[in-house]
Amino acid sequence: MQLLANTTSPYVRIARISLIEKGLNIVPTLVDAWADDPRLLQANAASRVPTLILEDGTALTESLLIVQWLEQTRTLPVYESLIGSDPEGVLSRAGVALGVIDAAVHTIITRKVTAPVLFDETPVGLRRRRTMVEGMQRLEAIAAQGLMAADGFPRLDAIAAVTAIDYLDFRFAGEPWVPSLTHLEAVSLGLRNRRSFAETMPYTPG
Ligand SMILES: N[C@@H](CCC(=O)N[C@@H](CS)C(=O)NCC(=O)O)C(=O)O
Repeated sequence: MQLLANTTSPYVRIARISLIEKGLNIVPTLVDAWADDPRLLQANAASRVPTLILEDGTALTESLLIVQWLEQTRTLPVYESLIGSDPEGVLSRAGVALGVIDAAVHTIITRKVTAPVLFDETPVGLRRRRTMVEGMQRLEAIAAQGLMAADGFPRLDAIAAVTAIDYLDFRFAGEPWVPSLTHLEAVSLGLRNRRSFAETMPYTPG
């Protein structure tokens, strides 16, 4: 199997954490999604990471579809479920985090396109920022109730929430609107003792 990936994308990180937690340790093949790498374009019409190429050549795209495939093919009792016994709660919380991730990625990409005009101050930019602030505050309240990775195993809600907070730290650290998120930071730090989280922290390649 081959995972076409980069080191910054939160979507890649969700897929990578899920793959590792399901026992698949695939060394990612790093590609530049924006440079139309031919390997990526051939496997994925959208030329986006993550793209997982299975042994038989089938390409799986979209982080959550990769999670769905893992969930369906690597099941209990051998592999833990990424959804767990409270599917409504987990998926509802994961949705909040995914909204934050979409808003954050949209902001970063559009900043590049509109520079030097700051996208952030446009009506859409402000909407995306509000999504990030509002979403993270809701996730912080959820973390304060001890609901994230409560039994020590990260389900999709914790995977997405930690991916969101670490991505915000990576991309927006020091910006005045970023809320203080002490409980979520603690969840993120706690999960970093797992290889899946530690090895997938975002970084800009040198
Ligand atoms: N919905 C997709 C989003 C994937 C995505 O947007 N990946 C970005 C990196 S963060 C990418 O490859 N962008 C290249 C492009 O949009 O052309 C998923 O969940 O996997």
